[in-house]
Amino acid sequence: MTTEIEETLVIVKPDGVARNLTGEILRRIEAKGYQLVDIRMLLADRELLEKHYAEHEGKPFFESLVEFMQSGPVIAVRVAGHRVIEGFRSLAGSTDPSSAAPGTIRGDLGRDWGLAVQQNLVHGSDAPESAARELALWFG
Ligand code: IDP
Ligand code: MG
Repeated sequence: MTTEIEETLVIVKPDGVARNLTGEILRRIEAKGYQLVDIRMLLADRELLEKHYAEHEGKPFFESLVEFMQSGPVIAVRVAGHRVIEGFRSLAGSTDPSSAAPGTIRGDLGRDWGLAVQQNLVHGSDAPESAARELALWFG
């Protein structure tokens, strides 16, 4: 068994901040036993978001996603823990909040407000390579 500590990037998206859910989201991360290592609130600019979402460039929702992510402040968090990349994705739930499982952040707190699956409260890195890339982008 490995006890290697991983790090992941969590973002509370503009809908999560606007709905005052930051505390509830961070509470769930801490309650699971993960460590908050660094945190910053910022209005993300287009350049940062285009790099962050580079894998989705060219998809029909890309432009609207980048605009949504600039619509208000976000909270970027460096989170550490054993298997935290997979673990936070599990806490977050599946992408579409209307079908995300109850018990998850998206399943309990998110729903479809008319913009399909865009407003789903949180981002979490999906693999060690993307976590390293995204943490470098958001925390330098
Ligand atoms: P993930 O956040 O669960 O990893 P991705 O497929 O990587 O989901 O998509 C990134 C983000 O893009 C989603 O969290 C959501 O905000 C948005 N998104 C994904 N698919 C759609 C779509 O079909 N329409 C609008 N927005 C989408
Ligand atoms: Mg993703």
